[in-house]
This record gives sequence, C-alpha cells and structure tokens, in this order.
Amino acid sequence: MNGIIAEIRDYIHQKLDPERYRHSLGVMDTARMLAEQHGEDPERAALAGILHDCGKYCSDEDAITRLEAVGYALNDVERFEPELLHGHVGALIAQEKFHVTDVGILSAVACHTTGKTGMSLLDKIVYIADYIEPGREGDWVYPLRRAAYQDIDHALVMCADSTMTYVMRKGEPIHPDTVHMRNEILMAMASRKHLGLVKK
Ligand code: DGI
Ligand code: FE
Ligand code: FE
Repeated sequence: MNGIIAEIRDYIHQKLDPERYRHSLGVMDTARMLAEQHGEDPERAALAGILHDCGKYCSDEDAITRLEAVGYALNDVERFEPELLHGHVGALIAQEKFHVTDVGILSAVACHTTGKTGMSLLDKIVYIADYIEPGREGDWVYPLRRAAYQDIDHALVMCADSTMTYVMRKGEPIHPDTVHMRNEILMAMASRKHLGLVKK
C-alpha cells in the first residue's frame, strides 16, 4: 500500500498546485484518523483520501469527454457546473492510471463533492475529511471536527448544510445528490432517536 501512495503523491505533486497538494495530504491523514476512530480500514481511507482531488486539474471539456466515453450520464447541474465532476474523473484516473480496483475506494473518490444516498462508512469518512483536514481554518470548523469523531452522521449533515448554504449564497443550483443524501441521513438519525437507540 505504501508503494502506491508514494506513486500517487508524486503524481499529484506534479499535477496539482502546491495548496491542493498539501490539502490532499491533509485529507489522507484525516481520513486515516477517522477510519481508526470509526472502525474502517485506515489504509483504504488513506488511499481514498490522497486520491480524492486527483481529477481536479482536468478541464471541463476533458472531464465531460472522459466521463461520456465510459457511459456516465451527466445531469443538468453537472452540465451547468462541470467542476462537480472532478470526483468522478478522479475515480477514472485511479482506475486507469493507478489500477485501483477496490470499488469502495473508487466510490469514495467519486462522491466526495456531492455525497449520494446509501453512502458507505468510507464514503462518509472521505467526504468529511475533505472538510475538516488541518488546512481548513476558521471557527466554523471546530464543531465539525468534534462531530466527525463523535457522530459521523451528524457531521455529514453539518457538512451538507454548509455546502448547501455556500452554494445558495452564490446563487447556484444545488446538486440533487446532496439534497437526497442529507434527507436520507436526517431521517435515519430521527428514526434511531425514535427507537431509543441514541440519547435524546
Ligand atoms: O475539491 P475541494 O475544493 O477540496 O472540495 P469539493 O470537492 O467539495 O468541491 C467544492 C466545490 O464544489 C466548491 O467550489 C463548491 C462546489 N459545489 C459543491 N456542491 C455543489 C457545488 N457547486 C454547485 N453549483 N452545486 C453544488 O451542489
Ligand atoms: Fe474535491
Ligand atoms: Fe478536496
């Protein structure tokens, strides 16, 4: 596993700007720590973390061409804002360039920007690590970091809230996967409370 991480590190060092490179290492370390906390495989989390933004350098045209070539059907919001596709492009690069075959890792890379319904623990870890890695600064990040280690679903909803607020302030359309993910997790949390599985 260390060999492939070193190879990916060299690649993203060369392809991404210095801040994005540093961010990717931060997400790798944070995903590893969250995995240790929540009982996921730390090395899978680290690999997904370092890969998560590897598709970021792709132009909009290139991203659309590559995804359409493998049969990915873009929705309206993705056509409006092709930046939303960099996770899916990253999953393609992970497969094609680094021969990653672990579908759980590919899923976590693919859905790290918008989330999706039915997220696995690894998907959630990478989505949240992207938000709380050490380079994210400001008072807003402290409650998120606390929640990430205590109640991962609560942290997921907080991240989705933050993204949706940001996108709404910019006056842009919200990706439907984020809305569906937030609804699903909120309702699952509510029914766990109702069943008395967690403290009220
Ligand atoms: O790649 P990062 O910057 O580390 O973070 P990211 O993968 O979460 O991407 C964030 C970018 O995606 C940010 O510029 C906001 C944008 N974004 C996320 N969700 C939505 C969105 N943009 C629109 N229009 N709609 C969304 O639902
Ligand atoms: Fe990203
Ligand atoms: Fe990121």
